[in-house]
Amino acid sequence: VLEARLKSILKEEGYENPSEVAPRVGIVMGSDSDLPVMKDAARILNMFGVSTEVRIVSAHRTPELMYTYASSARERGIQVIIAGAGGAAHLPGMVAALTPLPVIGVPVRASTLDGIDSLLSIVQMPRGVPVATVAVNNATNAGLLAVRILGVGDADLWTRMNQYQEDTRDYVLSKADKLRK
Ligand code: RP5
Repeated sequence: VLEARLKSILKEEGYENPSEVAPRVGIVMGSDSDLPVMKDAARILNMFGVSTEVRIVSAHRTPELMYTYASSARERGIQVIIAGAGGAAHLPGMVAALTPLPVIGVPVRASTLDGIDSLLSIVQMPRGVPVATVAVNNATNAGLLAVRILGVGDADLWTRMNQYQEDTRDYVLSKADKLRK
């Protein structure tokens, strides 16, 4: 049921997994309530043509699934994991403890504390188990960072990221131009 709901939300938002090929990026989140935030990572990766999989995996509610997911990710072809969670957000850190893959953490703003709880839970990893933490609710940057990591060994993605940066610059300059007129 959850998978079906996930698929329909992603479809509604214009996100579709670009291919049937093995996913290179795994996007996991603690709850389907994180999806409105986490879909931004999927959208970015889709835009860059990177194959992804999206899964609900909770550190607290499905610890066995989290273990299996993280420890088998590399052998399934995953190269980067994006993990989002809110509240006592252990998922990104636990995933990073279970695999040598790079893990990007997205602090999701839960109903209280404005996301500070999620942010601190993810960013304050102890020495030895790194999680690259983006800003609260900023799954877009998580997607972009995943593309940059993959781009180091992928000439096509490298070129696309360069183009993205040029487009961003041109967009900002054109807005500045309009303001001047
Ligand atoms: C976390 O608890 C999830 O990542 C979510 O952000 C938060 C609330 O989950 P729900 O109660 O909405 O399922 O594990």
